[in-house]
Amino acid sequence: MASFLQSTDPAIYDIARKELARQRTGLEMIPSENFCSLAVMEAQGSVLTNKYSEGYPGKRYYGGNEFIDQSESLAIERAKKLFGAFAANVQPHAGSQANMAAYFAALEVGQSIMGLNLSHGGHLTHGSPVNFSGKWYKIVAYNVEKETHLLDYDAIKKQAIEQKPNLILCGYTAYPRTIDFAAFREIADACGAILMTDMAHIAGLVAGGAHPNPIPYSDIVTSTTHKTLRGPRGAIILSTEKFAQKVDKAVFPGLQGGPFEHAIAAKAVCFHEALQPEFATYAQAIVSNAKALADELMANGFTLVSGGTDNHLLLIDLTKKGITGKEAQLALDEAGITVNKNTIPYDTQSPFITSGIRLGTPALTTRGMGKQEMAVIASLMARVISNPSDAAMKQKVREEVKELAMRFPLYPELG
Ligand code: DSN
Repeated sequence: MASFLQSTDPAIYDIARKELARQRTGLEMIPSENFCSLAVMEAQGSVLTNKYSEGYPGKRYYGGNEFIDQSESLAIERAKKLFGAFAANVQPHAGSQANMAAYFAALEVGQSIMGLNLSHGGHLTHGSPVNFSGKWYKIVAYNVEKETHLLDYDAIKKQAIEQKPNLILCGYTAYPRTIDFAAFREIADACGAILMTDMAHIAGLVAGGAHPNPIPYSDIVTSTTHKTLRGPRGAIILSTEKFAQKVDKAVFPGLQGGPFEHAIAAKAVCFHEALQPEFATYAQAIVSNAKALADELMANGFTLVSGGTDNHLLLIDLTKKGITGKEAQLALDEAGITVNKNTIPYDTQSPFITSGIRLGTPALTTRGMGKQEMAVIASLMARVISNPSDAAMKQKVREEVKELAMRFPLYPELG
């Protein structure tokens, strides 16, 4: 097929082809990344990108939105059905904007948010002092327990009753365990707080029934659509009847202008895909692959934060290996294994160095890999981490990584 991009802009075409080759020949193990379908990509690259449509279906500020309305309405209805929510706003451009809109809907600037400490697995938008959340709201962060690295619901409840936050936030970027949403509801009720869940990381697991659903317990749920959910880069906000209008007003006109209708159409495609029975099989496979990878890594002498995983991600504590997260990320990258350096709870290293790496199985599972491959990958990682400066060994592992990856072809239709 002729490429319009190739003839118009060979430089960008060439970069995109190189990125495709990188994705095809390596092991993508950043737990927040995935490979969306060609249908999702086609919707994103469609003429829907051309339209201005401020407002919501049936209530726009520009003419010509009869088809855009249909697409956005489909996205809304499918998101509601997928997660069992009362209302869905599908316009947030990204997770940070979704969280900002949720706070705007639920709080006055200056009120307090109780979220998990960023270095314990929270997110910048959950109250980091360098982020708008930490600048505009009063933050009372909670931590994971020091020995187990698990959430201690009794301690969180005690803290919440003492500090009386206006909003309690659960849902994380580096917590490898199941979240007890009923416990968080009880905590929120005990101190009169709004309960918000940021399920960005686990949304695909929730959609596929491989993790409990926060919707029945939460007032507002935000999510990105590109992680385990395997859709386009973007976000959504799900809410109860009480917050639905406030959320809509917070997104537009509160924060955003013209919605990205091409991305919204792609979100609709993603929700359609996630509503199919095969998606539940996919979600279960992500979790069983993560468990298998955790067991194999521990058998290879790695220490895992919290001793394992219940979901799609693993956090390796490298302290005993005598290597920092930054060094490990670099060495693994050279061998074609992509992970990210990450702080571990109570880390003594800075966020630029870190004592850990974070990895996961959503993208590998999309490629069709299973438990056998997880065992191979754990031993490849062990070889690299045990001797990170051995260039010849890393080159050999790189070749083995490529051979393994090419047995699970990625986007073969793209030539
Ligand atoms: N950057 C995302 C992640 O990797 O978890 C969170 O925003």
